[in-house]
Amino acid sequence: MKSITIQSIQIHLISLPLVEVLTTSFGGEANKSAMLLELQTSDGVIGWGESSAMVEPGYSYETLGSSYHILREFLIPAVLGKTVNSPTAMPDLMKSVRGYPLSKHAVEAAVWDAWAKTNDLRLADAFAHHLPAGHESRGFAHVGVSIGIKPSHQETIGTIQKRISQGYHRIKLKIRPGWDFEMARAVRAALPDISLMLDANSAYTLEDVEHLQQADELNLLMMEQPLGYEDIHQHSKLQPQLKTDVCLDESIHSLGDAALGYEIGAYRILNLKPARVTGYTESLAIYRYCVEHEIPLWVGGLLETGVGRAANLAFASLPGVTLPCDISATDRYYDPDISEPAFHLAENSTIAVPEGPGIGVAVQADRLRDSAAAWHSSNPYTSIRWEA
Ligand code: OSB
Ligand code: MG
Repeated sequence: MKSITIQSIQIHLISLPLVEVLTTSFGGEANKSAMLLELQTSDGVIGWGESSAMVEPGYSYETLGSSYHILREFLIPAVLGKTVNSPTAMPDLMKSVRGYPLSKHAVEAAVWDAWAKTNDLRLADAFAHHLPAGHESRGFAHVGVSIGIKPSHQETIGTIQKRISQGYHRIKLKIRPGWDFEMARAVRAALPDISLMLDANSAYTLEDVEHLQQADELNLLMMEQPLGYEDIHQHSKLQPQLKTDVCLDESIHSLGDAALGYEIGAYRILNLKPARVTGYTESLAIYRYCVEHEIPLWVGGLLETGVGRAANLAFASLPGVTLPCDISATDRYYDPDISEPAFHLAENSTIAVPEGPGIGVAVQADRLRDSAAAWHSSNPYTSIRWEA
């Protein structure tokens, strides 16, 4: 495999209108703000990465403002001019910075894309190249759709029916205290056979055990992150008191967290968001751990633009990802997206991995310009380019 040298990195800040707002227990926005990194190698190959930091620190402590600061002051200077044989060398180059997984992920993702393109590989095949034989990409991922908190039960049921008729086989509903099991019972009564799961985004405490046990009557695929966003210990007290499988999202930042949680029985299913665990190198380590321990695994989403979603789709096509992922078709998120081609839902609730090298989608210059103008009309940080 050919190595790459990081010649330049440019930050693009953009704002894109969302087709459907995803209201969670911590909020929801009509516009998706995102940071795209455009990396150029010394051979002139371009790689793209996306930081999933949001404007507000609701899901993660990182925001677009703090991500910008950490990239500009520390991460970009640490990697500029460096040559790597494999993208898996990136965590070591960035280890002097504590934390900031979403920012590190953006850099690493841009390197994965550039490295895969340099070696004429689809990103999915670049991942498989770093796994034992037998882990080649399936060429598609099983996917579901995530539905936010709505004003009424009827609106929730209507949205689910629309998604089911579009071909989604797995429905995830966001919950919070006051919008949880009564709503889920109404959904179950109307749609008894759908594959259903709930995501609490850390909205409950261990004192809510009896309340949360209502989940057990609803035939759920799983319940995601009921307790604290950094907590593993209390989840290990909750899981044995629930028949429903607990899935951890927010609290898993590393292989160490995944192993700790598994060993103390804090969860039975794992949501892997590559950005949340610092990137695809750590994701591959968690993937191997889940395969070894037969832990059901799926890839979560952060409403990524086509750049971030294409890379997650490549990862989600690996055979050790065993449950439907939060990667929906482009028309669930953006119209239009920042990149082409768009992703379409195919038979059996799947999305195909694009054929081209790297992430397999191309950022559209006119949309980048328009969405950057939309960002700059209301935000202080500007796009900057660094050269080695
Ligand atoms: O908890 O999975 C989550 C989006 C933003 C923050 C947290 C979460 C989500 C999603 C997105 O559920 C799902 C998607 O990208 O389709
Ligand atoms: Mg979640």
